[in-house]
Amino acid sequence: MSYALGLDSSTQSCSAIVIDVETGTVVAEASVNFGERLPQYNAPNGFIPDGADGEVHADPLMWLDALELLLEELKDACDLSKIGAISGAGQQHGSVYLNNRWGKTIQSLSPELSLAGQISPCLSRRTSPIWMDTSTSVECHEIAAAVGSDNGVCAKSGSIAIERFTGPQIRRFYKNDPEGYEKTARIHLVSSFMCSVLCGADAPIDTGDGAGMNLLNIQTWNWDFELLDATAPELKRRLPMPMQGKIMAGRISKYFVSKYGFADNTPITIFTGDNPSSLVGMGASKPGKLVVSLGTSDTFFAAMPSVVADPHGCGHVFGNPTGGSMSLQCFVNGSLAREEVKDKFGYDWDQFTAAFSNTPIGNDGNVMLPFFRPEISPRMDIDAPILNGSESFVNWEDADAAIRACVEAQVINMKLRTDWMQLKPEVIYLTGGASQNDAIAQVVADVFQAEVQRLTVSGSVALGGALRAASKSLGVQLSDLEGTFCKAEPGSTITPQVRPRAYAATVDKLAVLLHS
Ligand code: XUL
Repeated sequence: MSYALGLDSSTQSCSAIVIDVETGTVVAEASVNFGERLPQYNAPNGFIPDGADGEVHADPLMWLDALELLLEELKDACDLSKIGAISGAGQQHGSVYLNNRWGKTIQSLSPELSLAGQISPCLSRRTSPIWMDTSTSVECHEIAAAVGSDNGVCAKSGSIAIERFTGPQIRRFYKNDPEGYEKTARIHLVSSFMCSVLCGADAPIDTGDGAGMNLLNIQTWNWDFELLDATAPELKRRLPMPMQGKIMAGRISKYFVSKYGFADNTPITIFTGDNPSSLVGMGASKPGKLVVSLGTSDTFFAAMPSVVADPHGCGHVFGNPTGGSMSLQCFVNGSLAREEVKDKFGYDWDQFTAAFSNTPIGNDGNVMLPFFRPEISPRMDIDAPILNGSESFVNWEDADAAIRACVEAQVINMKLRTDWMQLKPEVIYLTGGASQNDAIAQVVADVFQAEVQRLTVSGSVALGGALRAASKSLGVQLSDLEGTFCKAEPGSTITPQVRPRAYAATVDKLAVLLHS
């Protein structure tokens, strides 16, 4: 058996990839979009719209229905009995609340009935808060106060108490619905919930996803008693064990063997969060390479040479599912900011790109803080960019200079905010919508003084699951798998063109704007 399956239960869809490690090929891929395929859940974008007070929830039964549709499709595309290894990932921070029927129920699922129908009576909270939820500011303050300070929470858990993280979410549930909390026997993350259903038994939480809870101590990689106490009473017994991402969670349950034709006893490697999984799927699981994803918001993550927390409390430390730790930092003003600057001048993307040829590096001293909405790295509560430079530039009359200023500042800010990670990147893997733009890629190479590559990989989260599963259960080295499945697009490499000090004046001016 040389196939490995990787699953990705993400915000908007559930996806799968099957790879063959003998031939080094992708055998099948499938994806089920929640909004399109399961309209009965009224979640066009994967979450229930219009939640009160910043609440953003999703129905965990929708994730189960999607898993069944996905496996149905996958079964038509390839022979699932050839799969010898399974793993996967879930959107980070989301949590599922289960009563004391859960354990027995998943052990004895009937293939005649649906997963959702059988697991529905096990939910002690009908819906699951997900990472987009911002309803827990009060709880974040309470947790920080109980531990002593934001920095105290950050030093312990790798992040300050943050609204979307699971601990503050659990605390809010405990405060608002104490009876519901009392009836909760088990709290899973999306990743460990999906993994448990597949195994037919409670799966551990991996340290990659577990560190997104404000509950796991990043020095011991175990639950932190002080953080548990600050969050909710008797929480430890409600949580699965935290485990490093290389262990086996269990073997596939009979339900999936008889319903979808998996081989008996197929081993399942513990699931992780989508970002830690993507680190593996991008081929960046060892220090020296880092990933910059240019999406709606920009995300920066990398395997870390040692465990350090961000002294400014903006970044995150998670477990690296292949061992050690990884860092992650989000920048809210990513593609949306680039798009707003483009749209201000009625430009298309070709004109946007041409702006870089029409302007010099350093932009003749024209500098912009390109924050159109409140930023989290660094935390700044502003809703319009701040400009400094020539009169036409500050009056938004110089389109080309505005475009260069936006991108230069985004990338320099990214470099400054991630210095705490102490990385010395040799290669930066650029991914996400804007990553194909060579002009942007050149700025990244110049600012970071590292080679930039674009990979052929799409769906790095599911691929990361398949690679982790294969290295655990099919006896193939992860480095060999990364060499086969995570290749640079031919001709896509960009090398730095300028000296390290080329941006010194821009960095100084930006620092002034950041503190203005
Ligand atoms: C990371 C985060 C998101 C989710 C959903 O902290 O909140 O990236 O993992 O993708």
